Amino acid sequence: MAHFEEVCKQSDLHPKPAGLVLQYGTAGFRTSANKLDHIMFRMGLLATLRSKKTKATIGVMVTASHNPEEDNGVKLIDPMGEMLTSSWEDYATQLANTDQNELVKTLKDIIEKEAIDMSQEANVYVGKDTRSSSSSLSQAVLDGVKALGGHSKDYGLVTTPQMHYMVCCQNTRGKYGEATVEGYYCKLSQAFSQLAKNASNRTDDQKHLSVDGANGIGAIKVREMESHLKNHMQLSVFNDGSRGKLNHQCGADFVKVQQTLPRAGIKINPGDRCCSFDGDADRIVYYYTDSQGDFHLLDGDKIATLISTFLKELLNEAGLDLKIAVVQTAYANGSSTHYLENTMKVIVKCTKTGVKHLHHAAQEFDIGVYFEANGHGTVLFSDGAEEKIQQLANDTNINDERKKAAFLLQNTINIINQTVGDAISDMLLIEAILAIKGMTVQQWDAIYSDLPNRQLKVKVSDRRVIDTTDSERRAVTPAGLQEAIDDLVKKYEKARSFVRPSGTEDVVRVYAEADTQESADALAHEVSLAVY
Ligand code: NG1
Ligand code: ZN
Repeated sequence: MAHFEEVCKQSDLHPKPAGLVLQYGTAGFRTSANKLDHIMFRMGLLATLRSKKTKATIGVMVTASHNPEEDNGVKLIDPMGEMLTSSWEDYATQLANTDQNELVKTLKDIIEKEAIDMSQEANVYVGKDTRSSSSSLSQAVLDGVKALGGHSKDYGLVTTPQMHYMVCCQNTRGKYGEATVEGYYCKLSQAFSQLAKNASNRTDDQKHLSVDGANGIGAIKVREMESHLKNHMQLSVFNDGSRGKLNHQCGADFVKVQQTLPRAGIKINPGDRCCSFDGDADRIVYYYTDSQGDFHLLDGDKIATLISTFLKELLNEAGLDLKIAVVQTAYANGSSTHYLENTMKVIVKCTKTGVKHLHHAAQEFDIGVYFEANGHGTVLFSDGAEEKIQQLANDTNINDERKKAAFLLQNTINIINQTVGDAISDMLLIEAILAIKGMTVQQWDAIYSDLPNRQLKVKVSDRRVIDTTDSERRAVTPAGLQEAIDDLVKKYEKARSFVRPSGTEDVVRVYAEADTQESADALAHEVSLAVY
């Protein structure tokens, strides 16, 4: 019982502001940093319970990703490095909103409902991004773990995907890799150098990449990674946090939504291959400018296409019959879906927005490539697929072509962070593919042409009045809204539009695409008026 007394005592040091109600959403809790101290302490408590329940190490990451520097947030990571299971999201919300004097009762309710053995040991890994608020907030998480008698390990400054990786490594007893940042760099850089061996005569230009670190943790970590890559890659890191503000006019979200170069801190020449990370380095987008100065974006859809093409070719060469699929959301550009289904002839699945939905859908296939258009994504290999690839790589009776394909597949598995989208890991995979295929960023871009599109945000009094179906592609409420959108869409060529309430901001998002940018802009504007 001593723990509950300690929880009471400690929770007084992390008081809940009166009347504040927050919900554990698709990205965990996310709001202004000054409202989050009690949430962090309580998530330390919840992570401890989750660890006791699963008899495994649980992760807690303090970050608000691409949100402004003033915000912060927290996410729990389940034993295999995946997002917290949905049924526990409700416990997170209950714990967050319960009054100070009801906290122990709420904890006891969860313990009883889940039949948690409180004598079980608990282990929690904690990491944080570079926000100025992150240090004290991650300390509050550690306080919560300690109050309930759990053990914690503070990884300090890490990217979100590094945190997911550590948790998975720990719980698979090293099978996935070593649960250290150094172990992460070693695994990925070794795989990269193996893959790079298969790229002939790379010039310095081909090895060079400009990276916009969004003034966040990704800038620090990609430099650490570079020192492990020896002379295989030459990075110019912009927006490394030395001057600019986190995510301000830079980073993957800015580049994707504004469809323009980072406005701050980057100097590049026409044709240079560039990429932007987001604030916690789980998203990446690529881009370049042409000789006319026009901007070309290669977003999550183009990344999924490049990776799935590469994998499909390797499977053919290896003679392996494995089912590969690409998982997208409603935000995927119509051209990408058309290309994947009709030219590449791979299975394409559409899910609701939010990584956990894509991740689960991708698990249904031998190889599931999932990417949100905003650049968050990874590739999942089923145990069976990994075994078949392993067996083939060890088979001494196959020809050289099959052997090479199996070797490349093996190292592709090792370079990928299968726990979650990872900007650094995705960057290395993309660079390896371009190098092996001898492809320029312009040739990659030319695989298909994006339909012009526009994303807008609309502030409404209550975004929850909009309910959607068909993977969020159609609105069922309020009455008449979908019919109004359908009528607007009919006015334009190759047009598509949908609206959905954001899970991370108090806005309704509007998406439109059409044959010209003017039409996409006009359609998005008209649909946003219909939302009011
Ligand atoms: P919301 O705010 O629900 O649209 C955004 C992204 C998601 C996902 C989450 C979590 C878009 C349109 N939406 O969600 O894809 O990344 O943030 O960070 O990019
Ligand atoms: Zn992020």
